[in-house]
Amino acid sequence: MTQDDIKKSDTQLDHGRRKFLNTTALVGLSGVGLSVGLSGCNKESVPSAAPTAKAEASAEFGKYEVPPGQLDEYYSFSSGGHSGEVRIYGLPSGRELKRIPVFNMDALVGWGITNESKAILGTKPNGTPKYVTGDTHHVHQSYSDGTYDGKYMFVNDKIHSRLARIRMDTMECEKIIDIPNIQGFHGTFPDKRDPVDPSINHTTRVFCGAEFSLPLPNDGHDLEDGSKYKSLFTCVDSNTMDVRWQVLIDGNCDLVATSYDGKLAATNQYNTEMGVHYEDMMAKEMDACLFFNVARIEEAVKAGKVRTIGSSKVPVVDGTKAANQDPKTALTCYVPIPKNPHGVNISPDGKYYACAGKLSPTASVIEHAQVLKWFDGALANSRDAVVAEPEIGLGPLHTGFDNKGNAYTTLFLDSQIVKWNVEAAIKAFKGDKNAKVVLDRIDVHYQPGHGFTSMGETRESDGRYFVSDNKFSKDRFLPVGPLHAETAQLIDISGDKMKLVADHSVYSEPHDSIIVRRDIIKTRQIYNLDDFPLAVKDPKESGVFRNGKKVTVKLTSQAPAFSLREFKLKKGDEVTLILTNLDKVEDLTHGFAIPKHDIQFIVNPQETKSVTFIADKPGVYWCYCTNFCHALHLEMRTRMIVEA
Ligand code: K7E
Ligand code: CUA
Ligand code: CA
Repeated sequence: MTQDDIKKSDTQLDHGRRKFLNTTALVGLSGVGLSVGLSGCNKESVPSAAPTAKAEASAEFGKYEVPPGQLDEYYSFSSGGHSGEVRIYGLPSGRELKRIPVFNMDALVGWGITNESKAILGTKPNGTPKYVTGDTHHVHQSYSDGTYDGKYMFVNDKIHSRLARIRMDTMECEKIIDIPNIQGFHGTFPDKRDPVDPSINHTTRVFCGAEFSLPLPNDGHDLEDGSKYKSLFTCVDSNTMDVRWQVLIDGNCDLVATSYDGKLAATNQYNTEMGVHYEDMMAKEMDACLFFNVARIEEAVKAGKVRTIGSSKVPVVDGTKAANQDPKTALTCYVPIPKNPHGVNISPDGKYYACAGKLSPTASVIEHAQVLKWFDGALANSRDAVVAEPEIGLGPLHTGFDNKGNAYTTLFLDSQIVKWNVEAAIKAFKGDKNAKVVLDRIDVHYQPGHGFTSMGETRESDGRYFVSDNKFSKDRFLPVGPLHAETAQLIDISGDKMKLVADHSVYSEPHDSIIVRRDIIKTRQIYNLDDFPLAVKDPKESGVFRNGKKVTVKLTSQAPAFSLREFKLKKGDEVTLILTNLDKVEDLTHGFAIPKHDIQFIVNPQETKSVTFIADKPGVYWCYCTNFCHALHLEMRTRMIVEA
């Protein structure tokens, strides 16, 4: 191919892109939804669904590259969607640094295979993990005083309604809990300080929104009638990971945000209709953003104004509209928002929530102080907490903020990011015709879901970068078959104009991510032997220890050898094998694989892991090191001899 041929084929690709945007993006919405949804929209101020030009990389994109030997400035922690994992990237390079298995199985590290990981995942009576599927959407870290403290990261599992905690020093999952009484656990967010005791300025609660409604308890009664289903909003103790309380609500939850003073948690609601089919879910022009008064809820729990559901012991308070008519005692405040909103994010100054319209071309700005005023009984109508509602484009989903009062919202249908100014939007809402609300737009490729700014979910938002996690990449990368890579596009937002500086490919399917300054994260490079009760601290402790049919095999690894040259078992033995990696050198990881027994895992320096299996086949099995560790890595093996 000559350069001309390549250019020509790029032009064809560009043509293909137009077609793609004009058709695929609107499939399923053109007939039923969008025309209805956009009925209130002023056509003039809304751009067409197709971008006007092919977005080019900024001319100085080279300056965003990170040369060999240099480190990125930021970590990006990303959910992995229906892979069930969490990913870590460096920014601005986009280099993938690690995948953290959480709800999935991972053969590389042995997640779901080792006894330690199974204890976290939970098991069925036969010893296999309870679930091997997971669906992670939202990752958020623990806070101190409104910014990240580098301690924990929390992530949801939408399929099985579980919450996981990852410790940030090892970047490994350490705890998974089930949330009772709900399905479709979607949005999650830790609090940023304690609402009751201002001296506690760090995360103690994690809030969890249930997207789907259910008959409660979900035990086979009231199966058909969707109007009898209910959703719950849940609070988990971030330290013990116990479920503290739940709130029964009208409508559903979706995304979750928390205020900087700890007083409120919020969730957007797209199904206030309580519909069970999508047409029903978009029947009304207005849905809501629902606010929870955390201190009042905890007082109600303390006072025992609770019920329980089914066999769950979790105290449930009543947050439905009917039970919360008097704002002065209300636990919840429903703020009407058009239409099927998706996403709620708070500005880094703690003043405003942006709740996007999705089927309305608007973003609603809700003032934190006005919601508090409503709870004081000093604001007659909760809708008056909305202080701006700019028209910003089609299919607005998620909003990130810089440090200059600007918001950046993803437009799913327009395939754009729109930059708009919050104070200007408030002025325009009050009638100022000269207020310049929309400051810039940039095409992204294609159909952005989440977008987020560097440190944007903290009071230290720095206005450097925005990443657009796009749902379609179409022609943006070399074709790799029907399942495409997805794009995480890096945009420099430090100037007046947004600059597209990189297309990073990502494996399906990141939803939300956070961008964290690298100095906040402090990791350990090797483990401590004492952290593992089973550790084999000396090679001399190695051996085969028999107790009837139950056999314990203890061994250690030090490159390039395992401490046992062979170990003998009898057919039918139930074997627990414990392996400690005694190497102390950073990055010196060994692996252990047992052929035909489906065992594979790694041990990092000074780490101990164990596996349990039945030696059910007589013969010789070469257990070998799977992780390249030494010039004699291939020679690093031991024989498992199973006698008939
Ligand atoms: Cu994908 Cu945050 Cu689950 Cu929006 S959600 S995109
Ligand atoms: Cu040890 Cu390879
Ligand atoms: Ca709706």
